[in-house]
Amino acid sequence: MAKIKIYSAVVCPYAHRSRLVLQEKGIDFDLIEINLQNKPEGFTDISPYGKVPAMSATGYAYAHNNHRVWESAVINEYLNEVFPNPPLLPSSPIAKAQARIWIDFANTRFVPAFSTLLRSSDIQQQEAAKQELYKHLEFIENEALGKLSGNGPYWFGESVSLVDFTFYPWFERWAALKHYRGLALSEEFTRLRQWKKALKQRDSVVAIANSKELYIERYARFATPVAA
Ligand SMILES: N[C@@H](CCC(=O)N[C@@H](CS)C(=O)NCC(=O)O)C(=O)O
Repeated sequence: MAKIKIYSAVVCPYAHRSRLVLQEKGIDFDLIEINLQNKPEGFTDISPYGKVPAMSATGYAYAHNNHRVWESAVINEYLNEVFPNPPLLPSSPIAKAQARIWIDFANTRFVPAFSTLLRSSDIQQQEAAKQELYKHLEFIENEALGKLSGNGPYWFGESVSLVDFTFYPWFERWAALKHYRGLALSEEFTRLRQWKKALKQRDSVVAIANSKELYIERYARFATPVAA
């Protein structure tokens, strides 16, 4: 039986991040689906913030026996250290720092703009979030993929990394943003579109991919469609 347990929810992009890393590294794990509308009793014993993803590990050597880890970015770094192959962070200190800057950018800038655009019912807020998100896409296109990626296809070139898996879940859900808010990933984002295509074809991504229809259906409750 697997010793790593991941507490997840199928539509949660944060849990998707950690499941991609587990998949990519071929780690044996048990997946526990949490109903976020009706969380099981005692869930905060495992996930103190009451959120997914959360991870527990039992039965390993002393170093991580009975340990709990939460927060997707932290879980991913933990998994990368404990299961070093394939490595999902660059090895040089400066490249590692850059990877962490982009993970922070995802968490503090990109994801909040995406969420506000999808969830807000206020048209002005939506418009502001759309502009913000567009600016972030330009920044990724030019500053990340245009400079760090070289000939790509991933954030750091030929090797896939935690940064790719940190952003990808939101791009898999882009169909919901397009459907409800009319924001397409337009042709001008050449590098981003190539990046998305390359990731979409990876075995780890294919193994746990959901359909556009599922996201459109599941996000309906957050995104009341704007009247035409
Ligand atoms: N910063 C957290 C965010 C996790 C998060 O917000 N998860 C959502 C689902 S996508 C959740 O569990 N929400 C339940 C709740 O807040 O009660 C991470 O990166 O893991």
